[in-house]
Amino acid sequence: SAEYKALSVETLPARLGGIDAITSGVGADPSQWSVQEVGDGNLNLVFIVSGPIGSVIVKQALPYVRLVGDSWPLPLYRAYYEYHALTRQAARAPGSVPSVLHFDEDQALIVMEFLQPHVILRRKLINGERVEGLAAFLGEFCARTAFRGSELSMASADKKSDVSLFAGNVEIPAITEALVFTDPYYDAEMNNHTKGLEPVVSALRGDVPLKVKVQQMLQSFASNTETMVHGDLHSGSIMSTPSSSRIIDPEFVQYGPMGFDIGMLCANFLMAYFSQPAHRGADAETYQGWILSVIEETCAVFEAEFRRLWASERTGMLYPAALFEDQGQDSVPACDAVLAGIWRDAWCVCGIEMHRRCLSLAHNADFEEIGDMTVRARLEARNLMLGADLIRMCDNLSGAGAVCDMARDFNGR
Ligand code: SR1
Ligand code: MG
Repeated sequence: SAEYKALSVETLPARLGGIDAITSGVGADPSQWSVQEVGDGNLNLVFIVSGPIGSVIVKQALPYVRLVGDSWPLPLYRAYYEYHALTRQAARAPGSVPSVLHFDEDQALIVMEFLQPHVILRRKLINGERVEGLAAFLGEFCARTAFRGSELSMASADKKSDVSLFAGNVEIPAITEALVFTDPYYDAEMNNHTKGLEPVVSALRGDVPLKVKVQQMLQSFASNTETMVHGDLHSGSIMSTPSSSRIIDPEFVQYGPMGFDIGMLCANFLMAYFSQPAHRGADAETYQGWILSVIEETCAVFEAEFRRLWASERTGMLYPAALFEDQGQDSVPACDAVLAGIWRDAWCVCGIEMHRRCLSLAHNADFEEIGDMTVRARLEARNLMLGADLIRMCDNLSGAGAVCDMARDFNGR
């Protein structure tokens, strides 16, 4: 096995020219390939390799956090977990992720289908573009991966073996444990926030019951292996055309709570919502209405799809039909209770994600691209305050409609 070496635009054709999966998608002669490095995330190299017959994506892990530099080493093994996550997502939610053409564990690289003309959803949201079918796609993805990766669907032995496989992905979830769940709530070294937010930040950090709820959620994230979660399902992990979407980038995969992905996803739509007045000005309102409708519909589709799978695909050890139907009962109340737990976790995670993107390391472009710091601080404050209410109230929220009403209320302040 060859020693790991990071690729570059110059070295890629010579180094990967003999790989069938690439030559068959791009063209046999590497001297005819053109290579562009397009990685704009925080961690990896991403190349588009194009040639006479088409294009592929080559994604390679770097041995450090790209955002910070080599002072923060990061294991290459994350590519191995990303590869296994992609195969499971493809099986559990067919058509939702790019197809994998080749995987090289030693070089920590995955060759994937080039999605075209897909664009990162976060960019579309900042630009005020709509995506047809987005909510249905996202709601189904989250419900199918949550349900089919759990003991509601999987045989106990398969689930245990999968949990143990992904348990090796240690350093990547550790980033989430620190940057998402912990750092926002104290004066951590890598934190930064927009000037002007100090009163809101100190109120959050002084709120002990809120910090207890966040720590309880962290405990659940770290020890509740309900299902395989994407682990980083923000709008930068979704690529869309005007009418179709795919989920990318599951290197933060782990087994965790079923509400984790949909909660993080809703947070990123809410941040897009709050940032819009700075990007659209007086025209923001109509587009903001569309964003809230996506949140409501995504959650409605999640719930409907989860209930459909509950009724038709309960093949695991949990809630066997014999416990219910044999005595003339039905299992709908049990499904209601499972969903209530999912939504409680989802809204708690949602609030936490809304905090970390403004207070910890790795902010999001929705707010970061607002040049006027006074405006940015005002919009981020709304986002932080709604986040806090979602954490405080996560056990008692009636649903996405109520969350969207709360968002409208903060947006008007
Ligand atoms: C140091 S990595 C920072 C963030 O980038 C990734 O996309 C995750 O969201 C992580 O929290
Ligand atoms: Mg990512």
